[in-house]
Amino acid sequence: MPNETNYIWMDGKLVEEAQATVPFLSTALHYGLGVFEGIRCYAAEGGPAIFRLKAHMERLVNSAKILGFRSLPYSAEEMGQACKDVVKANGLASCYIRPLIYHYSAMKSMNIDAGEARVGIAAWEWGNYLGDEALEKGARMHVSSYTRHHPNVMMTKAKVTGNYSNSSLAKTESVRLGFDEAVMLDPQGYVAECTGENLFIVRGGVVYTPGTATVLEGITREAVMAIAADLGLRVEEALISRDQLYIADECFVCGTAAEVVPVTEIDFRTVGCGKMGEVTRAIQKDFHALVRGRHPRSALWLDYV
Ligand code: PPE
Repeated sequence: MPNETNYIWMDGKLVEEAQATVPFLSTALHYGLGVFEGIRCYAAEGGPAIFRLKAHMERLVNSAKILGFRSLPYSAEEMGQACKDVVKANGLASCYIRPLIYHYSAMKSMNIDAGEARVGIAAWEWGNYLGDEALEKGARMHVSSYTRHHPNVMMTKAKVTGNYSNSSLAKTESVRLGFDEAVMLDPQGYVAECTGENLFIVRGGVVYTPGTATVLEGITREAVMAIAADLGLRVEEALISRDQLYIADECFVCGTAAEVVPVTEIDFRTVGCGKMGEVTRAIQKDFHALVRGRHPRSALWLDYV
């Protein structure tokens, strides 16, 4: 059972949620100068286990480097240990973990060098990003009226908090229109990713996904590509156009918060048979086994708390 008090790790100390505050004048808040991760901990057979903790900590440190922080107060290993400590302190069997490195400048300057990096890590029980039902039923999507970042406008390899106003615009528009999620095109007009997931299509038995030029290098995306290859499927990175989504045999998205979710409708066109396809089902099944400790890759990718 989770504790009634939620503990958050703030710069080296576990504090109660009400005490986990940041100053109003934090530059992170005013300029979107923060980098974060989203990680899942699963109730695996051997106890709570964090999926690909090391990869997430590496990406967190890389995001900080991309944003321009020259030094961090904690190493990837220390922040990884802190993630485990937060899960333990909150008595959580399965949860979502959210580390955030944020910029604080006493001079209120947006120059990264005029401030310092501060770190917080929270954890909470969280259902699927697209709703638990979508895991079987699939999600209804549309192509967003918003374009995904040009890689020289925002840094698409980094999970910078400021990048997410773009996702937020698209997500809000999508839900207000009655869809579950938005597919975002890159500045050239090719399919990039969704607001918080990478996208795959299956056509003629081959699994395709956009290359990483304009999208986040998803950790689930990489795991899905490995699972698909293990299943004997051909996996290719390719430029994907909007109409290729409509005529795909299957489409699915993946991410830490979303896991592996079929897409059954895009822009009012039924994708494939309108139900979760066979390839998506096989990949989803192995993904669920993997994160719960029941797959040959589990030993490599699970970190027990
Ligand atoms: N693209 C984007 C834009 C993205 O935000 C995510 C993660 C992914 C792809 C998939 O990456 P990965 O989690 O490493 O497989 N989105 C995170 C934030 C979602 C949120 O609501 O916040 C997540 O899934 O944790």
